[in-house]
Amino acid sequence: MEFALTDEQLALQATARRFAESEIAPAAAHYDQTGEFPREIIRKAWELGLSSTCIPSEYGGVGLSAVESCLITEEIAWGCSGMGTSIMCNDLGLMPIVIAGTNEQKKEWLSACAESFKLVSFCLSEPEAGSDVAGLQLQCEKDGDAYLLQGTKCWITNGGVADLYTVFATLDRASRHGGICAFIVPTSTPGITIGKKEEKMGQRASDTRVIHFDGVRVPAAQRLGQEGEGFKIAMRTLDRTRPPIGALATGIARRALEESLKYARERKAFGFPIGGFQAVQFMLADMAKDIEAARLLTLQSAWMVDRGLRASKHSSIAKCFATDAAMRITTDAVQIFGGNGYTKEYPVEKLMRDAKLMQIYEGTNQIQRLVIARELLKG
Ligand code: COS
Repeated sequence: MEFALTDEQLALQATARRFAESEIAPAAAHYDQTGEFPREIIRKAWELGLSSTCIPSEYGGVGLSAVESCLITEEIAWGCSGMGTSIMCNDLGLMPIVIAGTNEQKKEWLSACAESFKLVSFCLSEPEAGSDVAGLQLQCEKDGDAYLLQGTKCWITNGGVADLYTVFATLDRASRHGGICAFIVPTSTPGITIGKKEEKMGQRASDTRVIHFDGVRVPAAQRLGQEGEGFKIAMRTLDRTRPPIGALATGIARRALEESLKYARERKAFGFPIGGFQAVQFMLADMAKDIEAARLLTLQSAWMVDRGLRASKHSSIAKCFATDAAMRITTDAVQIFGGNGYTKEYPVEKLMRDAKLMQIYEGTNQIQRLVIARELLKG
């Protein structure tokens, strides 16, 4: 077992850390307050090779491993997880093409996203189908050598600002898993309407939308895999993109610990810095041990992805553990800050709001437990 990072990985991590410190963290409160989309910061992340990292080098991308993607994601989330979500959303949107695209599709779509700055969204969730992917209702009806997409997606990250969507639709709802197809759909395709932007509690720098598809004509050449393979493409995508969610959560949690340590050294009560009291020390110690465990689980699941091993159980364990830990840690950070922690003058209330989303998106933590239990019972 080798825990040391290579020189290249250390350099990559340092680049992401510098970017988070100099560009992301100073702007985080502004984008949290206004809910504006930080396009220029996201563009800079792409220029530095910190976004769309899953595009293989043969298609012009940086072709980072899952482990490397986790290393940079933790740093970016330390600065702001809302921007982190927007930055890593491209990998979620592109992963179905990496997994299931033909060489021609990869050449056309991955190369385009490597050559110029583009935003990509993963359109899976629907108003009536979030956890139950096989129950999705957006229809894809055959129309000669094309499909007509009809229906609504929701909770789509970067939905209002994206150039390209990967969209999951069903040929026949009664067939459930067997009816689902995946498509590459440029957002300029006629029939797409961007719906309302969600006013979220946290991660307000990410653009979350409802998207309507009204007779959107998609050539069969833009279908990923065979008809009916869409469900498995979505599941295989999530197996690979859940480790970076663990990394995002680890970044939030690490920031909460760092802020708490600083405060515990400065803030005095009963004449002493509060870090001198065991009640606070135990919270700090619990934070530190959960962060270490979250990082190790995350990197282990990413390591499995990099070796082509089926990582469903480990990806779900990492996502679930790290995001639950981030929720506990940010809540304790607010507790350590006391009344100050509950105000917007200090950074920890934002971390707590941001952490909550981590337990919900990319599969709720209840779904992660379901995946883990099923894998255990399969034996
Ligand atoms: N990789 C490859 N194949 C997989 C797979 C995976 N990770 N997970 C499931 N499959 C296959 C199964 O092997 C099964 O194949 P066969 O029909 O050939 O036997 C098929 O897919 C159906 O699987 P399953 O019966 O487990 O599907 P369910 O509908 O019962 O449940 C859950 C699947 C609940 C786990 C799935 O719907 C899920 O992950 N939901 C959460 C989705 C999510 O994260 N949404 C958030 C929005 S995306 S940002």
